[in-house]
Amino acid sequence: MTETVTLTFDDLKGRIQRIFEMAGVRRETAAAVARVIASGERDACKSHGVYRIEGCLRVLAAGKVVPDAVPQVHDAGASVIEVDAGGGFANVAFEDACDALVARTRETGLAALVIRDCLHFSALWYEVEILAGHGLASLSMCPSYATVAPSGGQTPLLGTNPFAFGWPRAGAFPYVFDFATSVAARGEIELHRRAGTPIPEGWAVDKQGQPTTDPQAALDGAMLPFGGHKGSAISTMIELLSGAMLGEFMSQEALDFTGTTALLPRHGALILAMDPSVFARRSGRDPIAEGERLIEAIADQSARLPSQRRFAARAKAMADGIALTPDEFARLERFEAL
Ligand code: NDP
Ligand code: PYC
Repeated sequence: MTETVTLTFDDLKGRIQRIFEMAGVRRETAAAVARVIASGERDACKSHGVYRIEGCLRVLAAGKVVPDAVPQVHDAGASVIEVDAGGGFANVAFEDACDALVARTRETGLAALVIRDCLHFSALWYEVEILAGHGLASLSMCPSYATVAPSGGQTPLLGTNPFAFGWPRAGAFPYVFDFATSVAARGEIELHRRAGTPIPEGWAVDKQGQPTTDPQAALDGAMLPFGGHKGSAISTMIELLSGAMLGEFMSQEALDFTGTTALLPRHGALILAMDPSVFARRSGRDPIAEGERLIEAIADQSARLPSQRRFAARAKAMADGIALTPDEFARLERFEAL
C-alpha cells in the first residue's frame, strides 16, 4: 500500500478504543485514551497521536499501568481537588474530576486539580483547551522521565516536563500554548529515529556529552532544555510543583520505577485553573476583552499564535478526514488484529 488512508475522527477514535478494550482496558478508560490520541492525530500532533498506541500497549503488557483502575475523586470542598488515578491512565482521571474543578474554580476564582499516580502519556493542550471551553484560564504540568540534562550539566535529571497554558477567547479558539521544556519532545526524537532522519543540532548531546544529530545517540545520551538556563529553571519548577510538592514521583523516581524509557512514565500531574471574571471583578474591566486586544494585536502583525497550526490542521481533518500514512495504517490494523 502506498496511498494514505483517510479516516473520520469518529472512526479513528472508535478503532483506538477497541484496540485498548481488547487489551483489557476498562471501557471508560479506553474511550478517554482514544479521545486524546485521536485528537492528537486530528490536530497533526504526530508525537502524541496514533504513534502513542504502541507505547501504551507496551506499558500495558509490562504491567506498569493498571488497565481497570477506577479514578477516585477526593473533593473536600477546598481549593485543592485530588483524583487518585490508581496507577491508571491520567486522561480518564482528568475527565472524572473536571466538573468538580470547574465548579470550584467558579466559586473561588482559583482551584487546583492534583492527579495522583497516573500514566500521563498525552499532550497537555487537551486539558487546558477543555478548561478554556468552560471560560477558565489554566496551567497544566507534569514531570516525565529523567532524560534531560540541566543547563550547564550533562547528566539527565529532569524530564521533558510539558507545560501548557490556556486562555478563553470569545468566539474564537482559545489561546493555548503547550510545549515540552526540552528543546523537543522525546516523541519527536523517536519519530526521527523511526524515520531514519537526523535531529536538528541543539536538541541533545551523546553519552560523552558531545552535541549530536543522531537520534539514537540522543536517546542514549541527554536531551537539552529549551532556552538554556531559563528552560532548565522552568523544568525544575515543574519537578518541584508537580513532583515534590504533590508527594508524587519526580522524573528520576519515575525512571527508577519503570527502569527504562522504553515504557511510558508514571507520576502525578498538576492543573491550576483560574476564573478571569472572579479576578477582574473589582476592576470593572472585562478580562476577556482586554486579553483579546493583545491577542489580536499579535495576530495583526502576522505573528503566528501558538496552536494556530494545530487548529488549522483540525479544521482540515474535520472537513477532509484524518490522513494516515500506509505505515501508520498498517500498524493500526496490526494492533486491531492482536
Ligand atoms: P512544539 O515545539 O511543537 O510546540 C510548542 C508550542 O508552540 C505549541 O503550542 C505550538 O503550536 C507553538 N508553536 C510552534 N511553533 C510556533 C511558532 N513558529 N510561532 C508560534 N507558536 C509556535 O511542542 P513540543 O515538541 O515541545 O511538545 C509537543 C507535545 O508533547 C506537547 O503537546 C506536550 O504536551 C507533549 N509532551 C507531553 C509529555 C508528557 O509527559 N505527557 C512530555 C513532553 C511533551 P502548534 O501546536 O500550533 O504548532
Ligand atoms: O514526548 O517527551 C515526550 C513524552 C514523554 C512522555 C509522554 N511524552
